[in-house]
Amino acid sequence: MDFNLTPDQIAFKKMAQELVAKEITPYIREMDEKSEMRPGLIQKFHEAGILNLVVPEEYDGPGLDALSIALIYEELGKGCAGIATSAAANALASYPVVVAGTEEQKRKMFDTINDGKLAAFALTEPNAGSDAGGVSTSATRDGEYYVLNGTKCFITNGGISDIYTVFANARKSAGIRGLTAFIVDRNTPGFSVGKKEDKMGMRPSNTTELILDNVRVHESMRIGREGEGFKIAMKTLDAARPLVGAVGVGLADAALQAACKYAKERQQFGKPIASFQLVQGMIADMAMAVETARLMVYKACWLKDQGKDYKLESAMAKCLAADVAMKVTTDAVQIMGGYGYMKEYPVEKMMRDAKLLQIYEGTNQIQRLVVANSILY
Ligand code: COS
Repeated sequence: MDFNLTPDQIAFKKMAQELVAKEITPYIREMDEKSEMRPGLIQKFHEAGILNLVVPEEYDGPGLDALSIALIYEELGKGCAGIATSAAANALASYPVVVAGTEEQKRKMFDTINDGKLAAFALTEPNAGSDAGGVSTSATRDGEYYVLNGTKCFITNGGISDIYTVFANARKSAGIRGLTAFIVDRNTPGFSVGKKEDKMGMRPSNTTELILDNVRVHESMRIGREGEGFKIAMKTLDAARPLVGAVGVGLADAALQAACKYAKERQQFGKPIASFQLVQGMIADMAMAVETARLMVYKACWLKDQGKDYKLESAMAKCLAADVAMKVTTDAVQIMGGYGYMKEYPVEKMMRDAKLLQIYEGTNQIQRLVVANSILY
């Protein structure tokens, strides 16, 4: 076992650290308050090569391995989990095409994101969250076309993307075996963006409803076979969940660093609070949790890169890292006391951001189901 990073991986981390320091950290409070990324940030991400990390080399992308991508997202997560989530949505939206796309579909999706545009993954609906197979958006055949009708919700980058992977049911009576994936252009007639959500955390990331009103999609833009959508969605989520874990590791690590810095500076009873053993115990538990989550995330990525089965470890990595991020950010606020609770310091935002990691891309209850089912059966 070799825990050393390659020179390339070290360079990727450094690039992401610099991007965070220059383009995110100085503006983070403003973006959190306004609930949007500042103008030009996506372009900066594009120039840094962050938006198309999963595009293979043969499609003019960097074709990075999963571990390298995770290392980059870990650094972005230290800057802002919401912005990291926005950048990661391009990976999430592209995986269905990676998994089951035709040559034409790959070109279309990859050319779009290679150009610095955003893509969004539209599976969730008001009544289909954990029950992903319960999608009620319909896809009705009409000659060479499908006509899509329905509403999607909580879609990351919903309002600011150019291209979408949309899941709809082409055979209602078949339940999850009717679920089918499509590529939909933003400018298709009948496609519109609904309300923008006002979230507790991850506020710079754009989250909206999508409305599909008789949206006609040519059959050439159906990803995989009719009815194959559920499996494509599951494989996509398997691939994306370690990245959520990586963002959680970065977020938790940033909260730990903020708490350590504060504990060494803050004087009470004539000494820095870092010298009190109850505080040291919290710092030690936080550090051990961050390192454990990091190892789990790296292992899930390593398994994927080796072409081995990684569904179990993917769910473990997402679940563990999200829970660690929630606990560590909460403890960081506790160590910083009244100051930690104030917006002037960074950890209250981190605590708000961490909550979403336990909810999106499959709740941590769903991850535990996947873990338990993998172990039991
Ligand atoms: N990879 C490939 N195929 C998979 C799979 C995976 N990771 N997981 C399930 N499948 C297949 C199964 O093999 C099964 O196929 P067959 O019917 O041919 O045997 C089919 O999918 C149904 O599997 P299963 O019965 O396990 O599905 P369930 O209905 O029990 O649901 C959970 C499984 C709950 C795990 C799934 O619905 C899920 O992950 N939900 C959360 C969705 C989510 O993350 N939503 C967030 C929004 S997206 S950002």
